[in-house]
Amino acid sequence: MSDSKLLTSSLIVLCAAFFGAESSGFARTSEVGWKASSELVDSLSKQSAETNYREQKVPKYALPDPLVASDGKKVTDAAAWQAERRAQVLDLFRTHLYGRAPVGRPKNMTFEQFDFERNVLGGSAIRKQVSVSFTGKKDAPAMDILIYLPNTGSKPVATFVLLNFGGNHTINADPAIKLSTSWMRPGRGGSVNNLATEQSRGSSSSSYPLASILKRGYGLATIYYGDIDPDFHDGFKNGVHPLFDKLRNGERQGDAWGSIGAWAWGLSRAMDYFETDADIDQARISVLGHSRLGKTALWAGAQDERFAFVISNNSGCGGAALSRRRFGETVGRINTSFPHWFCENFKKFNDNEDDLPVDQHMLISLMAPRPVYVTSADKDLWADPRGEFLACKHAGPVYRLLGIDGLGTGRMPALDKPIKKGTIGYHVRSGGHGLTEYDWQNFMDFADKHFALRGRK
Ligand code: GTR
Repeated sequence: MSDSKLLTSSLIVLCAAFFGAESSGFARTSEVGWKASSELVDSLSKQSAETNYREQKVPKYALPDPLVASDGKKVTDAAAWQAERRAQVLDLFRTHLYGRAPVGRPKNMTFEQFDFERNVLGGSAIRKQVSVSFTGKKDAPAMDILIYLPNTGSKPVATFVLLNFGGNHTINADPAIKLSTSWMRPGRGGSVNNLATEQSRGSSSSSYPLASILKRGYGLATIYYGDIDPDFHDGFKNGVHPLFDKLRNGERQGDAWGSIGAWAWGLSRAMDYFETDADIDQARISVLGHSRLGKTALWAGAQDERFAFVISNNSGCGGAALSRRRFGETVGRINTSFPHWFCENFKKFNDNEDDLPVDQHMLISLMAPRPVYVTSADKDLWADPRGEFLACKHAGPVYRLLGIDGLGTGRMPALDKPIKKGTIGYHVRSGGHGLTEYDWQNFMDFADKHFALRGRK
């Protein structure tokens, strides 16, 4: 390379570094690294004129600062964050996005292990199935937890927990998994008349690479999300809402929990169970979720600090993506398509994102100092990969206040080049919306690293 070319390329790197390093609350769009394919942007834009898929059309916005308290004072030390500001941020998300769920473990909740096998999946695993009755009453709503733990190695086992979309029986072809009897969305769990069918056994197994998970020494626990609250809008009459709703003058309030709030609450009830199971390492539970269940995993992890590691896979709007970017799915769009997911108050921010007292970087900051990993997919522009990355980046100041690195870089990485050096992990992978073996391998790498760092493994 000639000297002049060398000089030019060094200048480009320097400029990129300068623009990539943000000091103000104003986000810049000059990150390098992954960029959406222009053909994909053109074709998606043609399909839906009202959805923005163009980076240059992202409006200018200022993000709220997680480190400025409600009284306007700057939060300058870890103690002030832990003692006051963290609770304020959590409360803002409860009030304006996900709503308020009942606090703590229900008094009469019971656990019943209805299946235990020591040598399954070719001898590689132990299988358990546990029914959690939320009120302890017969015929009341209950959820089934399906658990696989490695048959070799020491106990207790670090375990990943995630909700699934089609019933526990869809995650593996193991014929002993109880076939779900809960309501199914059309197209899920092989549903006929909204009920699961035998044909759907193992139909989602590619998203649950059990053999690899067990081989790396981890356990897997999963629950059908519809056991907790069926995913359709019925005015909160089914699932766990009517059991615990606090009505005022017979009415639900603007900050009453929606379905995401209920699903996240269910994950905490699974955590209550893990605390009673000597085979599961309750200090090393990772909560994970894909898409709407990625939004749920983030909200569960934000509220319940018993989850040691929190993972969002392609969660997008209302999950890891910054709402103010209005890129792909927007607040107005999600509240119209899925009016039951968030609390009623969130609808005030339809086409009015700048008035939100929070943005999703603050949700990620609630995981601090615990590790969190966020993924995007190259073709999943609906979920706004860059908005997901930027939320991770802008959660960084909270991690740094607590004395640890967030992402450890301000730059959007290249495709399939995970960032795993800090306490916030991120990747944008080839392909579309989905949970893949590649994603899992990266989650396990991150878990290996952080659990070992903390001297727990
Ligand atoms: C879409 C929704 C997204 C995402 C996804 C999913 O229809 O717009 O927010 O959550 O569903 O859960 O699969």
